[in-house]
Amino acid sequence: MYNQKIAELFEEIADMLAIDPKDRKFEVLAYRKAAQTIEGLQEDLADIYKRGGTAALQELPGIGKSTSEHIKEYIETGKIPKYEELKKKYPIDFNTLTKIQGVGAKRVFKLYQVLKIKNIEDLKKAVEKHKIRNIEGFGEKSEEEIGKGITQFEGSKGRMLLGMALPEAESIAKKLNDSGLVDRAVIGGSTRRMKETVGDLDILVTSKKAEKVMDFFTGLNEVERVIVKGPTKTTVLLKIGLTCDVRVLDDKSFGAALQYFTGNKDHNVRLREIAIKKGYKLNEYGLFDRREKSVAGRTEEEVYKKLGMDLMPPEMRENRGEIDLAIKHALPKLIEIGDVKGDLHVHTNHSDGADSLMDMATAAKKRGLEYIGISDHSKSEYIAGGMDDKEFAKHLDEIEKLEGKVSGLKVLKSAEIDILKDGSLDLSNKTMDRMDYRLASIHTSLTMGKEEMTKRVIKAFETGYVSIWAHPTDRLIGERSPISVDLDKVFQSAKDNNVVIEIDASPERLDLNDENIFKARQYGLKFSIDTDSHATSNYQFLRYGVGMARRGWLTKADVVNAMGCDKLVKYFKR
Ligand code: DGT
Ligand code: CA
Ligand code: CA
Ligand code: ZN
Repeated sequence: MYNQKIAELFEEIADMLAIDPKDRKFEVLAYRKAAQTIEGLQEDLADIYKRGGTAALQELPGIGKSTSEHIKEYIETGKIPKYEELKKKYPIDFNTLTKIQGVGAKRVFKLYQVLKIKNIEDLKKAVEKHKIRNIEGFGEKSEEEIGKGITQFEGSKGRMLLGMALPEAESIAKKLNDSGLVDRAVIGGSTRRMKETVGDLDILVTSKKAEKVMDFFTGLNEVERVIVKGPTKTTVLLKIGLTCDVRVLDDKSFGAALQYFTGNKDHNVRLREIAIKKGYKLNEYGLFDRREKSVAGRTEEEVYKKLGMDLMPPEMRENRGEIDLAIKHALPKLIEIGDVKGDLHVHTNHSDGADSLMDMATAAKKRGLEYIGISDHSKSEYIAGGMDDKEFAKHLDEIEKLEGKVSGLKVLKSAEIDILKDGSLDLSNKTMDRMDYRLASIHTSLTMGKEEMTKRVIKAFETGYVSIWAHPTDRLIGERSPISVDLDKVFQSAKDNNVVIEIDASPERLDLNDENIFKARQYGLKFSIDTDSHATSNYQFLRYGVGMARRGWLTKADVVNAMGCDKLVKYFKR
């Protein structure tokens, strides 16, 4: 996906042109407009270009002759010469600097001319040394405003994908646990709830050496900068751009604190109301009776128990009805990662995967899977090396030849077949008949209107050839919005046509998301949790998909790839 990158480059070109001594207002405007169009675009520029060249690009609003040329240059060479040229003249991090309150392109240039400020670090130092106030046109007030702007910018760097945040949190918690300074270090917050994106990391520690723990923590090489440091709470900015809170707690209030700092907030608020009704007070230090005597706090379980509830998994704590179920002792037994026996969405180097059939099979076996389904792309995905019927015939032969080569692993024949614009499928029935099951997904014409899109998907389901609807809404978290489709109608059709709904576990997709899983479950649909692996390392994404499934309250019985292989193959044959 080039869109985001190209939009950023255009913004930067505009910034650099804006400070050019010559008046280039119209050019500046043209680049900004182009950037805006591209940012809101759902289709990949590369797809548009491949389809119709620069002429097709110029049909987009705000894209003209020169901007379309630049897009072409970038797609073909990875560079825009005009940008490189300007960048030589102005070696400044415009993108970041202009995001700071009180700093526009003109000021960035002035700061560079007078103080050689190139990036946010330079700017921060200049503010601290009170050098800004002496620049003509700035003054003390501007300096203050910029200082505040920097703090604000750093605090709001946005949310990060769970797939990046969780491994980072685990690595920090492990270092704390291995330090010899703590009794335990555990992850709380949205990371523990497996939320698709994370605002900051929350790590809870019990230790008798609080100050030493904080010294150790702030000294970790993951840490960019300390924001606040104290013996009970320390906050740092991590190099990956996320802040991280570490709290040191008393053993006797650890459970209450873990409960509180796991949240979410709405769940906590509801819990506290229930506590009050029972004559208690609940906070991060424990559950207290009217005489301020602690009645629970050492473990989460005892806190919930005293409130008349069963302990619920962190993924459920979103105040979506879980508290009532916990009171009725009717919580579902959620699916666990160990329940998943196979992966039904796997790519190889026969289309856009990085690794061979054999490597993908061997790696799956190593991960403890009992079966995988190879689901390479169909011909419309030519950029991704999609195969036509003839190529599929050979490809399917090769999968068959794999039989018995990796002991204990079954390899199923499948494909990720494009749902074309008119709802037809991208391969012949004869080819599809050879497969154990078939994934179908949408990769093109993503911006289609809701009604047309709904018809398109339902028509595909009605062919009778769709076993699994893969990455249903096509969103890319923080990058591309979901397709516009009437999920109620589509879910009903999936039910009528025995279509399984995928939970694509790759961290930038997580599609379906938790809320839509919740909805689909109400239609009695079955799910398949798949990694959409494009390399052997991608099998590790499974846990994010399982996290999503748990956030949607799924049990083992809801998930088809929790079945054994023979049973599953029969299931798809129905
Ligand atoms: P995030 O960081 O935005 O991804 O989401 P969380 O859920 O990790 O939120 P965070 O880090 O602000 O706070 C951690 C937990 O602390 C949160 O899940 C619930 C609890 N918490 C935070 N603020 C409040 C509050 O105002 N009231 C209550 N009852 N709990 C709160
Ligand atoms: Ca958090
Ligand atoms: Ca926090
Ligand atoms: Zn796909």
